[in-house]
Amino acid sequence: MDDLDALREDLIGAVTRAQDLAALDAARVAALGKKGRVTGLMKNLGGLDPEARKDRGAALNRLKDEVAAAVEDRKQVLARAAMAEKLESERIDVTLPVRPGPLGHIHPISQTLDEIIAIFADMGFTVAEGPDIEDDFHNFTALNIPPEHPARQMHDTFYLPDRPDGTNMVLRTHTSPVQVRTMMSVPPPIRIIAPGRTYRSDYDMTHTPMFHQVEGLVIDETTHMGHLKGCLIEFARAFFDIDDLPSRFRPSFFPFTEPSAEMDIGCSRAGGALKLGNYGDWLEILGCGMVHPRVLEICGIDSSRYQGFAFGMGIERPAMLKYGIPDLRTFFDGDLRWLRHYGFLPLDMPSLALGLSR
Ligand code: 2U9
Repeated sequence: MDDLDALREDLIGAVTRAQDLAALDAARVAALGKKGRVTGLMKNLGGLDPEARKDRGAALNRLKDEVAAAVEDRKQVLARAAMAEKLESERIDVTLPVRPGPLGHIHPISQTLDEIIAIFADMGFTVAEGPDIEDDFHNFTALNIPPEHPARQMHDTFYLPDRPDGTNMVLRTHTSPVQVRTMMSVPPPIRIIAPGRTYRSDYDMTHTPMFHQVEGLVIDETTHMGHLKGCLIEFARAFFDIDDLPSRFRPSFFPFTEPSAEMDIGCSRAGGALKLGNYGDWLEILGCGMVHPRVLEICGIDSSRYQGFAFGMGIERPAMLKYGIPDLRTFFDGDLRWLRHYGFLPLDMPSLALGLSR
């Protein structure tokens, strides 16, 4: 074994034993760096005669290449090991459920809205939204409620301060202006629900100045009162989770629908406790009707070709009924202990497949 064989074993041994990139670089510098052992031997070539210099030079160049190749190999091995270690230490099991963290609770009103949306979404409705501050046209006039109409007083409207042109914006008294805006911007067929906040100047045991509604609108060429009834009966049974929940439709009046009706569902009030089901008594839950042809025309829809139904309901009362919340005003007290008691877990999203509420 000549002196270069021993040196090769030494240098490549040091490279192969390096346990990390820093140690590997130190081994490389010790062999091939400016003051490295191979470099040192190269510097001595000048003292040899030409023939010997040629052989020795070639042998040193081979050694240099072998050490460089060993460094490269070792670098790959160390990089692979480092990556494997990183992957192992960062391994996550994506099938594990989320840890229940401090995510807070979903307010019963939000939960109820989400449940109602899930039911109507399943029937093919989409959700439409609009501004809480409306003008007189979208909140009243387009809905066949002209100025001085008594229905404007019935709504206990909040008016905003006078505008330069003498008109006043209002806090919407129902979500109906959302349907008006949809009819004026989207051609039929239309199938939407409009959930959201509404405002009326009324405050007592059973009224708060801000409350929530969901309204619905279906417009096409063939929809009739039978579709209205089927849709709303199906909704009530799904929402209250009672398959044989009885229902009835009583004639009523709204300026924006003709004919108009109110829907009742079966209940019992025996012993002062309200219970839903086939017990012979009735509870009103919503208003509905076929959209008035005048409303269709004001909104730019040809009433000789199109027709459809609309409905509207408050959210607070069904939420109280379904979740046994006795006092309306506690919805808006902002009491965290109340929310922890009546609230819902954020990850339990209502869905018809997994259950509306768990
Ligand atoms: C358009 C056309 C028709 C929406 C409707 C009702 C009947 C109704 C009340 C229920 C309880 C409001 O919260 S409440 O006081 N609503 O009875 N709402 S039909 O009809 C519309 C809406 C928009 C363009």
